[in-house]
Amino acid sequence: AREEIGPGAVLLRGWALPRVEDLLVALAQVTAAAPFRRMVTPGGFEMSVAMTNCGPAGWVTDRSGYRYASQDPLTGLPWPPLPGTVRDLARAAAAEAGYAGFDPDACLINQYEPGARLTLHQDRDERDKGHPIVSLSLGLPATFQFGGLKRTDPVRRVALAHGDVVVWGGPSRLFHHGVLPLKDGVHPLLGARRINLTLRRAF
Ligand code: MD5
Ligand code: FE
Repeated sequence: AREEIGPGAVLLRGWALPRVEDLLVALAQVTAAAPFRRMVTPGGFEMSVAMTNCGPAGWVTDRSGYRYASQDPLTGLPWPPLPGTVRDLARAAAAEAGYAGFDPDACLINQYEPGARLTLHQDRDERDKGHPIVSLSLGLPATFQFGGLKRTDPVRRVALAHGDVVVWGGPSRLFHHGVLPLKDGVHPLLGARRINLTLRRAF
């Protein structure tokens, strides 16, 4: 079922469910080589969300700013390859949402434990902001917030559950968005956490 939740933003509820086992295997391979870590913002705050990456471009933040890097600063090695399952799923979801030809080079993996949140922001570190963003949710449910182009635009809330995929294209690509503090809970497959894979074209 496709649900348009904003201009150019399409929610595909449960779209990833048939692929969850493969995704968890791929996730374990990535995090064995590039473990989750809590990065520091340019302002000096440690993020509550733990992150890692796979694919040619990895999103990083430290005291010098936000950027995409081809190497993991923790190991000095290239990020682990983008697993075929993840790439295929992102491409199929984008096509289903009307964005055929999407070819991601960046997969940011966010791990939320209870209390972790992402404050309202825009995704602006990608070279060509015309490409959509595909986000895939696993584990505990979260309340996602999305507003508009202006920080002060009214914010809508959407519940995102295990297996949900959202394709953020068109005007929504640059909308402000965030994730409310994760509520306590235990997911049967993921435990006490939510994992979000965010696929982008960065370079
Ligand atoms: C998450 N991650 O649930 C989200 C999924 C991030 C981030 O926001 O930057 O790591 S991506 C959600 C997204 C992307 C682009 C536009 C919009 C939402 N939007 O218009 O609401 O961990
Ligand atoms: Fe974002």
